[in-house]
Amino acid sequence: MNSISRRAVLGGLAATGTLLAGCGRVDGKAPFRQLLRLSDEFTWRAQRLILAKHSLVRELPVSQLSARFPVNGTSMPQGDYYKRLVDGEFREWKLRLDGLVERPLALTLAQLKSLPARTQITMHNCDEGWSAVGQWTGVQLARLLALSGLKSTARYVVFHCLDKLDLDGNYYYESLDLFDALHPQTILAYGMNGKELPVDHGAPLRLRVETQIGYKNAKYVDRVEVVDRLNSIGKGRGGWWEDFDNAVWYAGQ
Ligand SMILES: Nc1nc2c(c(=O)[nH]1)N[C@H]1C(S)=C(S)[C@@H](COP(=O)(O)O)O[C@H]1N2
Ligand SMILES: [Mo]
Repeated sequence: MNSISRRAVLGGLAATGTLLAGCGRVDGKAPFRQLLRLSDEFTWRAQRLILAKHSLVRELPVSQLSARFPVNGTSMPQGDYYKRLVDGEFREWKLRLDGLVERPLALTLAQLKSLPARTQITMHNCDEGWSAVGQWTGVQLARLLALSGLKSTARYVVFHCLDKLDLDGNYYYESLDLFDALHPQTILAYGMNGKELPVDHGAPLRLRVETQIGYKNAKYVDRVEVVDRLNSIGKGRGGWWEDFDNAVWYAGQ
């Protein structure tokens, strides 16, 4: 996050002309200078865009928590493997973080819980026409990505899930670009409304990406993979609903 704000400040400075004013060499060459101005303007606009994306989504008071938060999609992943995980209270489970990272990680739930946590109360909006307010506790994805160290080729973060929807036999998955992945309110949540994340809401771990609508918020996340392109995963559209039902990949709200 620091490098983004530092670069934003530099971009802003350049845009006001402060940096150019001190640069005598460029002064004499008008077209080149104009080009520089143009690229500064571009940098500034790009940075403003980035900063806008990093502004926080509204967080709500406890009084606005929904009495009932609907369950959508999978409510219990099929198969013996998940059943065994539930029976063992997820002690056997580890979150894998791999792909274009310097240090692949495998973290138990206890290890995830020992990292600094973020709690947020937000509105969830499903494109099927319902909304609900929930409280989520988890670890910022940015923190995990920083722990593992992104390689310079990293562009997207893919969330591989433990469930298959009946419709096609493929595991649920979703993906984000780095802007949303590094957003301070993007967390991998293990707690909901002050309790353990229930099975029907995605235990042991789910994504909360508050800048995006319902289906981007992957439940039952088992593996986080950092990639440079999405076209070799699933049918290549970046998510299960995108592949199966032409849902839009960028579902920002
Ligand atoms: N793994 C997985 N993640 C998922 C889904 C799913 O079926 N499987 N459904 C999505 C949809 S459409 C929505 S609206 C939310 C629902 O989350 P909830 O069941 O906690 O309300 O999860 C999203 N993430
Ligand atoms: Mo949804």
